[in-house]
Amino acid sequence: MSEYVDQLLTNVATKNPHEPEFRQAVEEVMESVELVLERHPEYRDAKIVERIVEPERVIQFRVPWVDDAGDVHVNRGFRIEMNSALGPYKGGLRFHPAVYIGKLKFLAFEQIFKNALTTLPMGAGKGGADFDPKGKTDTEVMRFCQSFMTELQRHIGPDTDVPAGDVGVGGREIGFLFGQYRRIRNVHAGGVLTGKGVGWGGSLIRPEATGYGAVYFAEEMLATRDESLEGNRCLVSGSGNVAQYTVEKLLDLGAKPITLSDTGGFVYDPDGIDREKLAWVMTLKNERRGRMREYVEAFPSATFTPAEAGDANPLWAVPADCAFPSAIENEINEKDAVNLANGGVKVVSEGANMPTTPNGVQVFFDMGVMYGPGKAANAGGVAVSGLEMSQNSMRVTWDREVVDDRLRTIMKRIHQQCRETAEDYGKPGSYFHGANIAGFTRVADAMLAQGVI
Ligand code: NDP
Ligand code: 2IT
Repeated sequence: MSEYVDQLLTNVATKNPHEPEFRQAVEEVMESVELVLERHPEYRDAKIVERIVEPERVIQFRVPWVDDAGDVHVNRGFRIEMNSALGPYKGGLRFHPAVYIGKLKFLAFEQIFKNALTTLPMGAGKGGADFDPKGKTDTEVMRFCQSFMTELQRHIGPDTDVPAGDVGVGGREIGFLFGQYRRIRNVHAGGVLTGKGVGWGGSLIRPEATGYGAVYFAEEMLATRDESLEGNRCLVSGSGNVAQYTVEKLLDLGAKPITLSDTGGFVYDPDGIDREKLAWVMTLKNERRGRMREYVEAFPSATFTPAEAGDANPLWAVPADCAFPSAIENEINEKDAVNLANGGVKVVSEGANMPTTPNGVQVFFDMGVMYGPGKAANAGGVAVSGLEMSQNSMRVTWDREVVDDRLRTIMKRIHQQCRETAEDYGKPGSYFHGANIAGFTRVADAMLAQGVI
């Protein structure tokens, strides 16, 4: 790394202590950006990088709520308004006990480049709370969402900041959040949140979009080698929104998904997770809110491996052709990456945000695994959020096929943009460098044009 980038990373580390995920995300991007700065000294002079790592605004607030037994709880809520050079702040909300400011800053930082890659007019943000939805009743989740939105509402709006879902925030939560926003502000402003129900301003295909997009991205990567997904055995982690629709699209394209997981462990189904089994998982996770271990009771052909602390996750050691990490950050370490490559995996398409550690990414490069980084491969979710915002502004509803076609086209273009940019910067075949550089230059140009703000 150059002295300039070294110094910059040292400053980021000094200014953001105790935020390892944020520093990891910045370091990963800086390695690519270094190549851009050599070619574009004007970015350096305008201190684009120094500005881009600093959120435009960080909001933290108290979220008090009362459980069904009448006990009072207090959580911490956040919204990171990261960058608005390209459009209103845009990005999801995460409700998870591990949420703290550093995690949301990493997610907001990734969102800058991801949203830029979609080429839709969206800035970047992320928010959430250290609230654990697990084991909570619907009424408890509703009261939490109402309290969260009572504060958040003063900071967001269709032209200011547009949240959506992420881990722990799905259709149920967006409904409660939207209801409270509408009640307090006395406006039915559809464009203030995305991922709404289709009956009240949501877009068709938004629930499917992240998973579908990650599969379309894998399809594009394979097509560069004249291959398709047909007949491929696919590892999928997680069992939430992204994982479920990844499995659905894999089935549409003739592939064979063979794993799913949650925090309790993973299921390996050598016969494949077919449509009937997927429907069962959707009911389990979205309605009964149960655990993946129950799968083997319903489908005895499968095995369940409980999660254990160890130096590798056995899910990634199952022999397969493709992998779709769709659970959480840093779920694939160096050893997992080696296991994936040795098990025959030729393509990894990240549905989750930053699921592979930097050492794991290096293994993919060294062992010739085609690697689609999350900020490119999972951009389909936020892209359809962008399309939801357009439909809300125009007060129209596009058909399923229209939205799916647009999603597919956007994923194709992101893939092409990554490939061309990587080639242009002397890193042929590296979607990692291509995504970082293409995303960065788009935002940097906008920041340059808009002056020092
Ligand atoms: P969900 O809450 O719907 O599902 C998350 C899944 O991951 C659950 O199965 C959960 O298990 C599992 N999980 C969470 N933490 C861990 C962990 N530490 N170890 C193992 N499994 C874990 O979230 P989404 O599907 O929406 O999000 C999944 C990933 O995709 C996240 O990285 C998110 O940031 C990213 N993403 C999401 C987008 C979206 O549109 N929703 C868009 C782009 C990226 P359990 O049920 O036990 O909690
Ligand atoms: O990480 C992500 O891109 C998301 N959670 C979706 C964000 C959005 O605004 O749809």
